[in-house]
Amino acid sequence: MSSANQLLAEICGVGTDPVRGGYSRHLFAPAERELREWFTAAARARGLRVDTDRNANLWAWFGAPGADAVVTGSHLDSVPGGGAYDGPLGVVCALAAFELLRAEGFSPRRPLAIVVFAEEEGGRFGVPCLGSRLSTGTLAPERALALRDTDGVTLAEVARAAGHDPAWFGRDVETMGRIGAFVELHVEQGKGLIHRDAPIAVGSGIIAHGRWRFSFTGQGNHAGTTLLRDRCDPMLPAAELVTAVRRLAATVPQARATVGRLVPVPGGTNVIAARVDLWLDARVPAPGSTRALVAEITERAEAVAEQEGCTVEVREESYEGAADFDPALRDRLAGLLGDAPILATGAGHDAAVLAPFVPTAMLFVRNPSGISHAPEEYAEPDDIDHGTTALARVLRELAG
Ligand code: HGY
Ligand code: MN
Ligand code: MN
Repeated sequence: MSSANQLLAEICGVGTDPVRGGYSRHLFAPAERELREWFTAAARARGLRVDTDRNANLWAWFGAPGADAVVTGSHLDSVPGGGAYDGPLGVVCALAAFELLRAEGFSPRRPLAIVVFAEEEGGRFGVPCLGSRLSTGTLAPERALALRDTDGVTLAEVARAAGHDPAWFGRDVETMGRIGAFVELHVEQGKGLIHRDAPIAVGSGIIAHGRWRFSFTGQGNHAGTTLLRDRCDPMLPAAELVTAVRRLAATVPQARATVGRLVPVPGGTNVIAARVDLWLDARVPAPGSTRALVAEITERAEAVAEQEGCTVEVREESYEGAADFDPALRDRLAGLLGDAPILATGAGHDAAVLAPFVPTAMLFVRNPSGISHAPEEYAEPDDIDHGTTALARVLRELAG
């Protein structure tokens, strides 16, 4: 078994979710902290120097840290009930690629590092790419530190408990200033590579995407004593909005709009909810269309809320415009990898956050299931090996 597959096997039991299936590995929770320790040990065992930056991102350096570094890596956190490959694949292939380079006596002309970004999924605090956004200054530390998880605990409290000083969180000019190029390897999260019958693709860009919270407020009441005509039940407009999201998105080419999370408060079987919160994930390729679709959905939300005597509050929790990866780097890597296919993606990545600041590229490894953010997410061991050798070739080319 190759090093990348072996490394994946080492963590296959960390953060398994007995209720949802798959993995739930969230920032600073026990499973994620175990993965941080695992990564640190695996990197040190490969002769890498490991640092943690001010936003709790992990860095493993091939030699001494320095400017104009070629950086690869990804994330180790997951969505709730996520797959085994989204994030970790980029990390294990990076460790395995460094091992290959070390074994061949490679001496890089530029500094070389692996980064593990914190909370890429936003699975605990709701805002994706927390670590990379803080470091690039695209997310204010005050807002990030005040974010609360479902238990009402803030990022500041959780970070402190994990040994990180919240006062340090924020733009990290020194660390980000060292990056000369960033290449993230990631499992393909759709059917892009199944149709092309190729194990590896080079990313072209990421479509715009955002997350919005809709809070419908009505009147909590008794399920048995409250006649229908006397109700202001927020579950009704919430339910109507879920189907309206699909109906409205279906009118926009290539739109994706999802309600994957809906929480009634207080959530009793014999209780008419006082409030229902639901979260919309919307992504549309055409410029400006994501927010245009959300505006239509918001209009519908207000109308259905009023019909039921409820109110609705809509809050944008995160938004990332479309990212185009560096075309010269994209084409150079595609050529280097035997004219690998070039693939756009609808999945967000830290690479999108870095793309406006440094030349950025992505490599995708085939996922024969075409499923992601679910336990069925998969990559064949041979394709994982292709990913490792492709990444090693890219790093040799860029840092050699
Ligand atoms: O949501 C996404 O697209 C990414 O997996 N964070
Ligand atoms: Mn993901
Ligand atoms: Mn990911």
